[in-house]
Amino acid sequence: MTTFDSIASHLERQAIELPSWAFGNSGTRFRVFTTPGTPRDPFEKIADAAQVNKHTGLAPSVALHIPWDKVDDYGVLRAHAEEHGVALGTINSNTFQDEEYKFGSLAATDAKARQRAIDHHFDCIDIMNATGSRDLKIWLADGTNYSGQDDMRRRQDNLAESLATIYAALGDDQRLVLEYKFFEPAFYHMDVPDWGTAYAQVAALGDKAMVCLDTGHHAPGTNIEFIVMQLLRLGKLGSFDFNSRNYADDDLIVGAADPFQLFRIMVEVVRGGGYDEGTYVAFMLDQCHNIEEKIPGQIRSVLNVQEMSARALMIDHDALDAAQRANDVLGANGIMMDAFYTDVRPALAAWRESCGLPADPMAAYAASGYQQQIVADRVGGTQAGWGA
Ligand code: LRH
Ligand code: MN
Repeated sequence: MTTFDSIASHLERQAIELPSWAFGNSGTRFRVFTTPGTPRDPFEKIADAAQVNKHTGLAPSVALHIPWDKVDDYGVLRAHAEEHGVALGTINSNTFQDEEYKFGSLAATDAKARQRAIDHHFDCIDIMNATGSRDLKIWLADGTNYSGQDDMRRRQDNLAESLATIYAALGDDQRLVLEYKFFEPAFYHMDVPDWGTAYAQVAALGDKAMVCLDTGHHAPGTNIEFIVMQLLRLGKLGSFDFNSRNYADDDLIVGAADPFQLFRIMVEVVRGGGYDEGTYVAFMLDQCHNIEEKIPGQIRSVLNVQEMSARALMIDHDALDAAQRANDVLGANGIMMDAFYTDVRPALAAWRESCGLPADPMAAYAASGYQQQIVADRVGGTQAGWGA
């Protein structure tokens, strides 16, 4: 069995990017509930995100969503983030809330809608130049609700042309990551429904175009770790949007609904080199804390990823390889399950302390008084949300 000490160095470089929108209010079509102390602007969102990094050492950057995180001066926001010990990360575009995108954006048949969406991405690239961000993440709500509503082939061609126009505007050190989703808000077809379509579109663009895998965007029963393996094998797994779900795109805390699935995904990340020094894979959370407190929710989330990463790193890879080559079915599965059932939490707590971090980040945050402080301070104004 691999020892914890032998994997500790791997844990040091783990970095999980936080979504600014997880600190704002979010919900469902039934209700978006509020929470006392919720940020009113991107500055307060970043201050809250910095609390997660302070107590875990795991979250050194924050992803922004445009226009939800629109500010007058992104240089000022960047300095604010740096003062709080974090960086501004992935810039997420938004072509799913404007009236003009009713029938689509980059894939739309209407050329005006496509141009509007392309211009929005040019604006996002300008923001990346100010924030120092590497990744432009594109998720499209584009699709149709009824068969025959539009020509799916023409929409793919429109999408390819739009993406090529955006790709051409990227800086040398910038990337475009295309996120797929099998349904919602479109209920007949999505223009980027699966990893194959995302791969086909980004492969046609070039080396700076990658696929984003959101763990909540697959049909029930999908073997997500197989897709992780394949995209790593193809060198096109640019980023993860981590969350968990029981039914649809529930955006719950990663590892909460299915910790074993998160373990299996991290096993393929490790096996495929996605966790190696200097990896090109970005790890981000994409979650909504509709009813639970948001900062503790994010702390719990990055700890879940850390714990399943540690278990995946603990696998006795030589023994597993030998059992696999010997078609020792139960032996091989047994080695996986031994690692999954290895309780790494006491060793992780001791390791955190050895790094000057609290052994129990959840307890440390609760004892910090920060939550009570923001509830007292953040009175008035409009709590941040999806602005939908
Ligand atoms: C779409 C999605 C996408 C984001 C949004 C907040 O479901 O996963 O990544 O833009 O959530
Ligand atoms: Mn996502």
